[in-house]
Amino acid sequence: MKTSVKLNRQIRGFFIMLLVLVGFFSCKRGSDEAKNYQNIEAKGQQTAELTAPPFVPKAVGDREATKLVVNMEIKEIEGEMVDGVKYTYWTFGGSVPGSFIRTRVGDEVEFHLKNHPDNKMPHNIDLHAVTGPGGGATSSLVAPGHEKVFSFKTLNPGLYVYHCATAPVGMHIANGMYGLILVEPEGGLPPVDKEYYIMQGDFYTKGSYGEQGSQPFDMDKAIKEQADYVVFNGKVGALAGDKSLTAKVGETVRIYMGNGGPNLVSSFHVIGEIFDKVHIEGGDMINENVQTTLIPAGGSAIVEFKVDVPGTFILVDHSIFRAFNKGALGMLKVEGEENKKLYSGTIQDGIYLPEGGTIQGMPKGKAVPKTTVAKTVPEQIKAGKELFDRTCYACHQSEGQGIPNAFPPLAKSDYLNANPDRAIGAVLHGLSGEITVNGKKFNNVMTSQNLTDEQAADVLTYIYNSWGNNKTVITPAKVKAVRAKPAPKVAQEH
Ligand code: HEC
Ligand SMILES: [Cu+2]
Repeated sequence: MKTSVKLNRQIRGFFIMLLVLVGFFSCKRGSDEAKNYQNIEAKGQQTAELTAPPFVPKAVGDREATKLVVNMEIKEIEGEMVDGVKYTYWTFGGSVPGSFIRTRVGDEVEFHLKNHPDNKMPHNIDLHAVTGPGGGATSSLVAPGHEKVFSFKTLNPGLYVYHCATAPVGMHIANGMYGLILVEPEGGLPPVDKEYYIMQGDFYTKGSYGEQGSQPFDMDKAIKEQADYVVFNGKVGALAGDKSLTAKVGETVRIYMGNGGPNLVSSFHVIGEIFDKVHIEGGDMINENVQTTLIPAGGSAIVEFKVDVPGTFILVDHSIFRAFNKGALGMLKVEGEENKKLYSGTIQDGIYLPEGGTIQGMPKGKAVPKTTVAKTVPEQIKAGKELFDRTCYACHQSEGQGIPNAFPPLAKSDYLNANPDRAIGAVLHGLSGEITVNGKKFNNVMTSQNLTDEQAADVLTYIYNSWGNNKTVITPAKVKAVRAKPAPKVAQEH
């Protein structure tokens, strides 16, 4: 009897313990899920550091919630979409995308929106991080030469898009009026070695891709969603050449990636890397080991990866014509020791020519017959540079330096200087098979470039008259003569 009473007590005690424990954990989970940051007190006051892309302000770390003053100035400025193509951008802070704003959850943001007196348009701001009407837009419509102030409390951690929401909204966004605001969780995001800021955007111009001169916005194409340019950070080549992102082998890289649209979604991918982590849609959920992440218009993602091998890693929208034909291409240059265990490089280098080894060509478009007066050499060089910066630089690089083991240099190229006809042939017909340029072997494929005689002459004249080459001048007539000869057999190239 006595023992059974004792046992009963023990069992009861155990159950009570269990109930308390269950209660405790469910309580904790509950409060986590509905975490309420409304009551966090903002202490003191700071002025927010704002940065132009691809850079971000310093991390919030473990600072307490504060009153954060943001001074944002709207500027309408003329910029360059790609060499020789002028475009009037409307910007938050003078850059596309606009200045990066970095806050923590519980901050009270006092937002000062200033519209520069030289501007022509009224603007406002809708921040997706705001809980309130229009995300702030209803309180912030500001005419040129005026300032509007409103404030909001950051209630949800995450990476948010902001944009102008003044009618016609699509036009304001299409002109570059978007950016990112990061709301870090309590204690901040885990530290990484490198952080960068990128936003994709689609642009619509009266002329088609690369058409020279000042190009106004085209409403009709915007409505039809027929983008002429799809770019990272507001222009073609914003993240290429000496403006490439950089990292060292062994470092962790975090990219705050947004999509301003106005129309297109982005299939964001880094060639030769795998995202170790993706904060899906800029929220709390983390996916791991991701190849390509989808970023909606007006949305974002935070991607993180460690770089393990050196090389140039190409950032693209994997809707791939956008990358290679409309500008959605950036570069991350990683320096450091090679690691042959992780990546061997070419092990064998042989020739394989099934059924004639035909070179892929661009589909032949309708040739645009143009009757023009013959250009002077400086005119040829100028036109050639524009063409080069649009068409050839992606592989041969902006200073013709090429990429080791992949794309041969055009700068001081002995291969080029030795034989102009052969160079013309390469541009007209494409080139494949092993060649040796400045003592280094290349065995890759250059597609036929589908250029007119005049274009081929201009681009080659530019190349011959740049970067220490031998100043040969190539005339359209010379190109025509080479074109008339049959294309060389691929295997005879070297
Ligand atoms: C998609 C990448 C790519 C593009 C774009 C490209 N090339 Fe090339 N180019 C190559 C590759 C690869 C080779 C070497 C092919 C081989 O290994 O046989 C090459 C070789 C050459 C050569 C001969 C080698 C040398 O270094 O002198 C010339 C000249 C040349 N390209 C000019 C051009 C011009 C001009 C354009 C633009 C109109 C252009 N290329 C666009 C990839 C490209
Ligand atoms: Cu606007």
